[in-house]
Amino acid sequence: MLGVMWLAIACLASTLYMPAASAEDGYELWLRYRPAGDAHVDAYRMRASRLVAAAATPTQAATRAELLRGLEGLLGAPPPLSEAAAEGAVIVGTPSASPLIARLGLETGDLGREGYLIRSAVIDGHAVTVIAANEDIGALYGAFHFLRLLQTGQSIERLDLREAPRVKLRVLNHWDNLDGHVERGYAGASIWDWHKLPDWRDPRYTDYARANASIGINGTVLNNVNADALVLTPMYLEKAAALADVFRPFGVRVYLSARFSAPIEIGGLETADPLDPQVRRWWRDKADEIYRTIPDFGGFLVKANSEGQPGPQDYGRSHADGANMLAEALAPHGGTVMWRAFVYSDEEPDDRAKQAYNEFVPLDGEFRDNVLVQVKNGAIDFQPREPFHPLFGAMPDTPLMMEFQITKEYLGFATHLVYLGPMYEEVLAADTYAAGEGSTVAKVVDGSLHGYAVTGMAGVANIGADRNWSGSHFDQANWYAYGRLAWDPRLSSRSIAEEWVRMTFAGDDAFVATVVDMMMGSREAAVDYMTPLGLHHLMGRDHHYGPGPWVEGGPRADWTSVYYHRATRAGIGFDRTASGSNAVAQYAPPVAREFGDLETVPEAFLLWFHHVPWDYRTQSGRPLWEELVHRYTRGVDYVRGMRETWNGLEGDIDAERHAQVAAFLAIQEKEAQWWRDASIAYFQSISGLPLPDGYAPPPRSLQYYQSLEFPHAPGSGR
Ligand code: GCV
Repeated sequence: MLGVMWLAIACLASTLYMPAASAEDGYELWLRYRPAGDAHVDAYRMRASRLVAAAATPTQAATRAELLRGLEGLLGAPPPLSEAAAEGAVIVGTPSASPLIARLGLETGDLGREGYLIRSAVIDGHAVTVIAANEDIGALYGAFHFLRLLQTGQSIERLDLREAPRVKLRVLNHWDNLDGHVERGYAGASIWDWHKLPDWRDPRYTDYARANASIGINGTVLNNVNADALVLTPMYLEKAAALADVFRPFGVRVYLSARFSAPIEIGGLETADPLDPQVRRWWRDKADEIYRTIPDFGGFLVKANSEGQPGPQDYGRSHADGANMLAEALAPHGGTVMWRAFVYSDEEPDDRAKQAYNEFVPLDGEFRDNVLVQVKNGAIDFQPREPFHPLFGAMPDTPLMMEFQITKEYLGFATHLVYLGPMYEEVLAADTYAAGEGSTVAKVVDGSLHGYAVTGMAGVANIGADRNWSGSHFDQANWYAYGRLAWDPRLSSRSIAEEWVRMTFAGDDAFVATVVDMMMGSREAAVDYMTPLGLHHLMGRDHHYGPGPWVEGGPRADWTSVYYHRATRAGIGFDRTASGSNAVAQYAPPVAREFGDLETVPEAFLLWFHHVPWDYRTQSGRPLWEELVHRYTRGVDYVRGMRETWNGLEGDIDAERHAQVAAFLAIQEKEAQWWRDASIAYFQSISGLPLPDGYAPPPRSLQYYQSLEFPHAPGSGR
């Protein structure tokens, strides 16, 4: 009966509560809340006929507002608010804020601060849905989960869900400079309008926080790891504090990248030596000042002694000395240091892939409790495919956090459709064998393998001032997938893609299946047309746009391509076995054996670990040279296929987003072809071999490809 009444109210209200017509420009991300499909809408209305949600705290208010907004969009009208249980009510909150939830006596001990449960229950004879948590933030996460169920067309009857994040710090790293340039950013300028902060708080900051909260991201590092010390001055701290105020209700804490030499640059000291008492005092005072301005400040991210950044080694000290000094300053306030392991030196003749391990493993156990060492997924630098970083599993006494790149520096910038979920999943599922079989990278990162007290995952953001946030509609999926995997590193990238497609495009099952299939193969295709068979670091110099396998010379060998592919007339690949750099020895023995032996190395990593002759017989039976050409060509074919598939979906979604994706796929096809042709032209010039039968020759000369220059390619480091 109540359901029928609600329907009547909803019909009346729908004339008053039409969702505002808005352009499909991607701004709303996966939080579009368009009307639920006919198949579900009645059932959903019956189960969401009332909302019982307090709004006494900012987080409660955000939770209530999100549920009202979501339910209005999905069901045509926001449910009436109520204080009492009623048939079909959604009751959200914590036992301390909600007498109704308290009465249920739910077992929430294992949910921690951020977890929640969603359960169908009966209160006073009424069937209700309860979203309960220990803290407000858990209830907000639960509300987003509940809305996700509706957005993805799932049943909301007989619910019994429990969720708690498996990773504690789930952080975005913005490589945003204070002048608005985003290093490796392909979505326009920085979203932080530093000049107008703190007085102008762009409403976009709230939407940024909502989006992050919807996938469980709970921290953001506002500025580039190539840091400007100015961000630690009072003027910028005020600005950061304004952002922290906006983000706080959504559980997103602010962190800053700290420049190690800040005591000299903004503190007037003569040294930044971490063992110098004056320097230590300076950082303690700075931390005190920061916490006076931002009481829930998260801590510092530090890039030290890497690519020219200052660090403790400038004073003959170790990474642990540097990190511990900052950790000591933050400790009284509960702050954390995220110290990056992305280090390598041109003065060190050893294989670049080995250097982080060499520097950090001897320091295992020497870091203070509030330090995490942040490790990129692979040992070189966010390549289309890398084996997992050998540090994972090798530092049982130091919490290691994962650093993934969401922005596609090496994967086609914003225009290539490359869904990164499978790449993240591949790394997380890799077995380190650190404590026997099943010691996956995910278990290192979530702390379960070594019993880390604090855990974390960082994603280098792909967010900018572009209206669609990420530079392309499909790049939003990478932000989404990162957040979902940071919450639970065991999730499957396919299921994440399915969720995202339903929420973002809201298609029918056939549409979703087609788009998800397209996405799932897209990363492998990029590997094929850029760096097949374990090749790596073959992109254009500095800006990293397009192919550059011929790059050589310049300031340092490990910034060239020839350093990595080592192609000669005789063969190709980097010998990292015992006969070469022996980087394989940095992995646990079963992994070292697998990677080090030509019989067992996964073909995807063949040329990462081995130098082989051009006529080496690959698993397909084709000689290596032919296999390379085959894979380059296959990658382009996949993109052509995506284009055709997408063109066939015209009319299934709004014309606006369809057209932009179609245009970007055309760019991707052109550039994939360019990668293929330029790479084949180059490697053919080295191998001297004829093109295998049946493959089109590159249409231009090698000199043509080498002559291309891109002085204004976006995202360059400065
Ligand atoms: C922020 C790579 C990128 C740099 C980046 C660096 C890092 O080298 O090209 O732009 O600098 O990684 O992760 O520190």
